[in-house]
Amino acid sequence: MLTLYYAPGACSMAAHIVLEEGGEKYEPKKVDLAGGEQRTEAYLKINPQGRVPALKLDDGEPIAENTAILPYLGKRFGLWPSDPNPEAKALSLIGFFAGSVHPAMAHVRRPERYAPDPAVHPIIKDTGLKTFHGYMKQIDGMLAGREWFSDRYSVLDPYGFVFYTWGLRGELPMGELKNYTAFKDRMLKRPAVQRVVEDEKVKV
Ligand SMILES: N[C@@H](CCC(=O)N[C@@H](CS)C(=O)NCC(=O)O)C(=O)O
Repeated sequence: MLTLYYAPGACSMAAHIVLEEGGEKYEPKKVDLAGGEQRTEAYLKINPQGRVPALKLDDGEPIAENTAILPYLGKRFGLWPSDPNPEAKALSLIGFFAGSVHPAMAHVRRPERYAPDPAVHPIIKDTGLKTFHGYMKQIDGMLAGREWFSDRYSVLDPYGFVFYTWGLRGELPMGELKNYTAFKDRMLKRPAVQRVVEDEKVKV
């Protein structure tokens, strides 16, 4: 059985939704990020980076990083494009989400990672939020005339959904992004998404 280490409202929500969509029994384990559980010796054995998500596979081996976890789950549950071209596009989008969009918000939430001096944190946060907003607009453009990020529903969609909720939490005018907002509404119609939003108490 798979075990998911996750935290409410974090990027691990993408894998959480995919596991709910998958229909297989799995063990969800909540990690207390505010309490620093991710830095305990026990958790660092699961993910030496001290982050969620982490996924323990059936053989007990843990894997970390959304870029690995989401394609793995997608292949397991038929939520991953199998042809080479759409697969390359999916990997490209996951790379953009994990390598650019997520770190922009990390500047807002964890400015101490980027500079030890609290005096400069406001500018780091402000720049991070502006960069993140730019990415939100870019994603809105990607969704023009499309129902999902790929040709059909895939693991890319729960990952894209996470960033919409982060935009709301950052008080960005997400409602102005018509395509992204319509996508968020489509996501919210899915029972698996509703269950996770309820479990993680995400405001959306
Ligand atoms: N590159 C990692 C980033 C994971 C990550 O930064 N997770 C955040 C939550 S969204 C976390 O665990 N933060 C805890 C901390 O920074 O202490 C991935 O995409 O899986």
